[in-house]
Amino acid sequence: MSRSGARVALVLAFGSAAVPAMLPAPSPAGPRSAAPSPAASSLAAALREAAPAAAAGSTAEPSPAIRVDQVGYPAGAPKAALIAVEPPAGRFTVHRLPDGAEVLAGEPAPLRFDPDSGDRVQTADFSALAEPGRYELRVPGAGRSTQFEIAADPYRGLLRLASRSYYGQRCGTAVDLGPDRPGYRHPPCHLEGGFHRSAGRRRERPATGGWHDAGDYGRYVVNSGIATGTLLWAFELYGGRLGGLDIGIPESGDQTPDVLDEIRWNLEWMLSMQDDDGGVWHKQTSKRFPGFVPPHRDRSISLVIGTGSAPWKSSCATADLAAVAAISGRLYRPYDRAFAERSLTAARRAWVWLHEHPDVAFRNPRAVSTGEYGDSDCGDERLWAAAELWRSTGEAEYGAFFVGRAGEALAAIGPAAPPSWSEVGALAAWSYALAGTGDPATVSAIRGRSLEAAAEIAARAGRHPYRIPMTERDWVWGSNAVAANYGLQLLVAREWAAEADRSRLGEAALDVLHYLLGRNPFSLSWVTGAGARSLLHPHHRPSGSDGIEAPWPGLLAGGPNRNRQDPVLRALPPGTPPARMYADEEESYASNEVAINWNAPLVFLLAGVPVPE
Ligand SMILES: [Ca+2]
Ligand SMILES: [Ca+2]
Ligand SMILES: [Zn+2]
Repeated sequence: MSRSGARVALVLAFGSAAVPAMLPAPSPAGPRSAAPSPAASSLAAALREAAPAAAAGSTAEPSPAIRVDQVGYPAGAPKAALIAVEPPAGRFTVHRLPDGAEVLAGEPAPLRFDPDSGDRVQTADFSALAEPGRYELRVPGAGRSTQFEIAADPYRGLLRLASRSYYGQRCGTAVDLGPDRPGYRHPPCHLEGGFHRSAGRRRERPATGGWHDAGDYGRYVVNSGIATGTLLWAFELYGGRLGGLDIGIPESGDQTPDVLDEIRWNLEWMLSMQDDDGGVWHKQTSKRFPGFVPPHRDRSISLVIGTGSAPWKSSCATADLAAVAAISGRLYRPYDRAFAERSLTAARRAWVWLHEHPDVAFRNPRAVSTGEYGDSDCGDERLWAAAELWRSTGEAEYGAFFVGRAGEALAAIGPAAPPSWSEVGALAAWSYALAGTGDPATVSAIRGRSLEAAAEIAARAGRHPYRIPMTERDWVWGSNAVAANYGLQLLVAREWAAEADRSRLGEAALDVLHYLLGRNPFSLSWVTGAGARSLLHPHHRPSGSDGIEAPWPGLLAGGPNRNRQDPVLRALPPGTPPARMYADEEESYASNEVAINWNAPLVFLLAGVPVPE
């Protein structure tokens, strides 16, 4: 991966006045797209709608002008679709499938302009419909929507698929998603590791294993940190939903929850990146990104890469390992005490190393051009390590360190600052407060600030025509994960919310999921294999080289990115609104790559949005 510039400051302003309301819709995905432009499609759909076959059992293609969560809506939750047609629709109906019976009719709300996308959309509220089943919306002049489900828990299948996607990313072993997803497989890959001279030493057995980070085959401790930490948190908070999930991996059927088995695959690699002195090397990758070949055909040697001079290891990687290994130390205890102890010991050793080396930054050595994950401030990572070590051990040293810098952790919680791979201060604060036994004043301050920020996020989403909390500066590389991490933030705050506020925060998190799963300007599900119109061409080497049309399933694409950071985005028309800076093309690594740290908040959301137990 290569998202080192994810938070570039922007000088271009897209105020509502700057975007003409009738801006022509850019072709969302170029010539190979499955998604025609909304304008063209609604016209085509309107023509089809006028044809006599448009009644029950219509064979017309779904219209991208009617935007729904293509996976579905929880029966007990509010339900809304968005409609983008001109002139505005006066009526919509919901039809049960397969018989097509009309079960609800309504009037869409007035048109609203969304400066982020340049769209004018109407909300169609069908919350009154709660009967489980399969449905579609129909709008005179626009056609019909993709099918969706209403069910008590419509996300259970996708929760399994998204969790299982990590198995597909396993490195150093054979992978096979069959028999339920035949063909998605590869023989063992990257079995030969080595040490780059920047790592400062050689060892007998260089690391292998872990998860391929993204569309490439590199493995990066920093990005593994937030990805693995988020997944462990999902298990810790939502064990009721994740604990019993059979995700179809080689370890299924053993005594350990599958999600923990899968996470351990990556934890073992992270632990193996720790040097004898406690420091942790930053990454293990080839020198350059390989071509679009399957994992086992990538013959480049995966090298442990260091900082190029003593102490060779980086502070952010070491602190991330400390945080994640500390979580592991408490969560694996009931299943494998020895592994839990080994994790805790590693976390403690990393902590000690950080005392001597609090701010060793990593930069790519010359001639290494894989993802850098450079981060000049490792203070937040160290705080996270302190909070997790304290939560797992209760020892005063870690608690005192955290409380002494609680102001930094508090400052990291905000209404426009969801966690990201380089900003984990909020995770530190939340873990300290979630433990339930911390310094009362500190815990109370964290809870108060988290609830305040969450209320503002939910209110902002409520005002957005697409019901998302995105701000102007959020349309960056990996914006879908920014959205998903807002969802995570809402769900964490929900743990402390008064009863009267809990449903509002839960529903705002649900709205983020609806956006990712199709209720967006492209009417496209951004999770591979989920929904009737999902992305087809992710920047993902296994998907691009296996000869199978559909990509590997359960992967979240990066999403719209206003910064023109790849050739496909650079070729989009000038003035394209930020929320439309996306293309379902393999070459668009800056909008259509997948990544383990983006899928993690997706899993967190799928596990944590409120559905009946
Ligand atoms: Ca298992
Ligand atoms: Ca940082
Ligand atoms: Zn591999």
